[in-house]
Amino acid sequence: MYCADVEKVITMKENKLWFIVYMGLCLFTLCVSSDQCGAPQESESTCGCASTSRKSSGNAFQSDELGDGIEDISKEAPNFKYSQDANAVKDSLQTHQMVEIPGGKFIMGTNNPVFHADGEHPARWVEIRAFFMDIYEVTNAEFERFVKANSYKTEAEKFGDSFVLDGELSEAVKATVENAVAAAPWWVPVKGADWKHPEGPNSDIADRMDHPVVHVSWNDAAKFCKWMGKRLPTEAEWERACRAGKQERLFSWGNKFTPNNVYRANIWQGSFPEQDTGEDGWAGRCPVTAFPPNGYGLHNILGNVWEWTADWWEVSHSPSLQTNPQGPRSGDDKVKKGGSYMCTKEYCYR
Ligand SMILES: [Ca+2]
Ligand SMILES: [Ca+2]
Repeated sequence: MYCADVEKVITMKENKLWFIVYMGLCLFTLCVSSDQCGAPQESESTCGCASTSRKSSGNAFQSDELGDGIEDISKEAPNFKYSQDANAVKDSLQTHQMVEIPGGKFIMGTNNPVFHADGEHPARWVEIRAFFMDIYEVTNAEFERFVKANSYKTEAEKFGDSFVLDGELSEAVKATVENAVAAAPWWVPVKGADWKHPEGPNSDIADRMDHPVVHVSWNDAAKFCKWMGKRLPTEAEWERACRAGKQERLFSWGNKFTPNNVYRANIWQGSFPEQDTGEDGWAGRCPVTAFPPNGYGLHNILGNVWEWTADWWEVSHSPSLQTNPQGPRSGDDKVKKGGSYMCTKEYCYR
């Protein structure tokens, strides 16, 4: 990576002008209160993440409606994302560096799905062009730049509340909670929970600026990407980047989750949702730079926080070869990938 400038990229890589960012979130990002949630999508034993998803309505999830005065900064400075300046690591809070993910054919999905409701079957060949992808989840520090530049209010801030895992709340905040999600009572709507106050109004992110931003909706994520002169990856691009050239493996490093008994991703150990023992080094979220990168140089593409993709959610897929697939034309929810610090091997795969 660290391309010198966009002109050189055009000359050298005519088919590789795809700019991607992947965006951290937790699924409690999306919903205001339980009566605005649809029925849970999950039919098998899960963390209940989908129970907190806000269903699209009206103008939600329309990528062509990203107005709100958000300007694509790449238009002002077209060389920005490839410039040496943009890709040099000046301090620990600058984490929007990108890496090129090679194009080619790969096998997406699996013929041995763990959770049928995830719709990861069948295994099918996909061919995609090369693109660039952020090497880290989007941090609070990077998101703050966007918020300040645009006086941006996230959807959670507009709605006035967001979902938080009850084990992360103080007793004072718990006392204010009025209703939880019936299907997943450990998810509770907390007034004043948003990206700056992840565990409610009395919390802050001052010592977590290098952690992934959370309580970010798909619309928030898409607008952030637009401002950066990037976009969300398609699900196929995300999976290509995650697999890092390995075919038909469960994880981006192989089939064993803890090779040599070493954790390679931030997930949940212990009994969910009662106790996260932090055996992998982190109880809760970790800095985006934690854990070794996958073969393409991407950190925490598995675990830590879920990541938004551009695609609508779909559980049936054609087995025939797809070229640069972009998912269905419409849907009720967007695809999130990679799992989070709240996942266990028993809960999450897609
Ligand atoms: Ca952990
Ligand atoms: Ca992640």
